Amino acid sequence: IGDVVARYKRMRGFNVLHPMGWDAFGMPAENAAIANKTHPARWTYANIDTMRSQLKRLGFSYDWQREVATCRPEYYRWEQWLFLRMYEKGLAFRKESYVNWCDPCQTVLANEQVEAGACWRCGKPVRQKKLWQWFFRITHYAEDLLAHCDQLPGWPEKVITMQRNWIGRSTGAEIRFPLESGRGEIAVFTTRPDTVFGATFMCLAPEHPLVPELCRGRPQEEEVMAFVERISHQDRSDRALESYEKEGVFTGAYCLNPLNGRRMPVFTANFALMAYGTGGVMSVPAHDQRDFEFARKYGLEVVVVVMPPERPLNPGTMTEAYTGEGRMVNSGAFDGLPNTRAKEAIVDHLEKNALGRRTVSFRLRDWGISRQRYWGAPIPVIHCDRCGVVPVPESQLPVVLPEEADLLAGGRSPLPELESFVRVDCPACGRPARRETDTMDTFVESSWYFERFCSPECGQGMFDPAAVAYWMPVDQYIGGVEHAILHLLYSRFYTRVLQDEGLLDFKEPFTRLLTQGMVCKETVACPEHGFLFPSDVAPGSSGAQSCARCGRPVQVGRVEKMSKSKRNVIDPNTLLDRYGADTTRLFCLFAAPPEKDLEWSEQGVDGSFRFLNRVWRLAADWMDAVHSAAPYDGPPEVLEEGLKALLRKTHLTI
Ligand code: ANZ
Ligand code: ZN
Repeated sequence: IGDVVARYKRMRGFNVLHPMGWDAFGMPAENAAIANKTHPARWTYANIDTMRSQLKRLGFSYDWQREVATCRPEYYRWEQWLFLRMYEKGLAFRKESYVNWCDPCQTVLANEQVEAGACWRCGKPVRQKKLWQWFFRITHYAEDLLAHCDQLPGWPEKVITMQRNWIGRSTGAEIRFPLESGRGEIAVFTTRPDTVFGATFMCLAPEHPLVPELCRGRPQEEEVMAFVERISHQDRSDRALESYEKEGVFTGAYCLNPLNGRRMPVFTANFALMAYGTGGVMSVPAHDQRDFEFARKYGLEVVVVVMPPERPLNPGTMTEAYTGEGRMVNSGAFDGLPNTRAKEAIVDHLEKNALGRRTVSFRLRDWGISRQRYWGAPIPVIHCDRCGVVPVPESQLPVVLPEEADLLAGGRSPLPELESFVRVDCPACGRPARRETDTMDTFVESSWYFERFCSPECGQGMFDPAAVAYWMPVDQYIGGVEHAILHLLYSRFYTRVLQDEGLLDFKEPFTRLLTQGMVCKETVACPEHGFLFPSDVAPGSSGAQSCARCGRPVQVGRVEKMSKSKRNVIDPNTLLDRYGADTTRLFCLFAAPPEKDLEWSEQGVDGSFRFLNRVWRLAADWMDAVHSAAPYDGPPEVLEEGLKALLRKTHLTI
């Protein structure tokens, strides 16, 4: 699709930058290398060569002089350079946070590598482990990223909606509840300050630092800590699901409702998430369904504070929370107000009495970029016992990933044990120190490659600012909808960082976005051999297909996105050998509108082939006649009817 746009624009006289490059670091390459008993570098460079030759055979109008591979030090050194600038500004920082951890494999797992709570590789349960990790402070730009969602008219509405929801801005209040013991308080974030009088208990995330403190020395301590340990094995995103079983335990402590003094038992509960708001939830069972289910399960008090106009609620017989609007009851001086007005009035009251304040919460979290994996760009810092974290001096960049290192058993990164890599002198004090062995998330590389394409050879910096000023932003970006959130949001963030560094002068990298459909094909499975590649399927007798290996009749399954795991893929080279590039390209363009999924069909390809042949034969058959014909550019009115019809048909065809 991109090639069509590029050729069209070129024919219309535009200068078109139409590049190709390789987003080459990361887990897929590493895992494929492990599976194929080879090295990620070898695997990657071999794949690049194969794919380059395939793309060349397809005749795309790429500017191959601009080819970039993100796993080359010439590329990632600039990413390391920007990391150091971000570190200076506090936009790159280190904090302890929870990761999926597999003990047998001694490695961190991405969410996608955790299957039903178990390690995808060894099948043993995964636990949440606290590790020091590097982050990019994308939340610094949350407000701006959200605001500019309104200024992307060239993007599909569904992608903008997904970005908005991901950033997830909620307005509400932070309210503080003093502990009954008098030693401290619990802060909560709520979007419903109108319901404070109905808050009957408190829930803290199991990871909340107050939890061990509150139960210490109490009879509940053992049970609470066992619960915390058990919940640490639950998937954090599952815990947020409405359908997930809600559970909790009483810590033994109480806090006080700041508006009516009610004693509220403090629980720790799995549905309270440390990563949102303050990690504490004031629970209002009458008006929040999660809190309601929790209260019924543990026999906790339900107090109605918002009364619906038509039918009064009875806390004893309610079967679900009431989340609609109504008039305030059981709320002291605020009784009788519509709850929407009480919201404002109560926050005013809290602010006046220094019990809380208006605030905004974002769902967006800072971007964890640490990977305890080998095949990625090294994070350019050094750890020194005396000086702490010391940035690698700019003059020592790039920190080159040692490409000769072999992966260890279970895919573990060799870096922490590779003395030649790890051992360095501290740039600050000169004593022996250790190099950071985490590598960067590959989404960092894909957050600025479009700028690199503008001056791919630039050795003076990430890019030549004049080239970027000339070419960027990208006029037409094309990609799969699977990038609707992560890649597109990270790129928007990174562009803002570059703008604040004074390196470029815009914040939105992509003016128009097309999310193209996926190429899909039916799956074929043999009862004996599982999914089959098309080349392993034989046309059986009486039209039915069979397995080429065992001859059994095969099962034709659903039409799904092409993927190697399902084997419903077509090797471009077989098509190119049989039909050539024109047919292959024509089929891809005509099979479906660009945004729609495309169902691969042999008949469709064949149809394109026959069409092109007809055009060819027509032209060839009439070649002599056409050669000797004089061009006609007179007025059509004077033509005889037959020629007039021919002229009309010619233009229609064009
Ligand atoms: C009391 C309340 C009463 C709430 C009510 C809702 C309804 P959104 O809209 O997604 O921003 N909450 C706050 N922090 C939380 C955490 N760390 N983990 C789990 N839940 C948390 O959600 C805001 C609401 O989510 C907040 O408002 C809080 O519950 C809960 F009738 O406070 B609410
Ligand atoms: Zn494992």
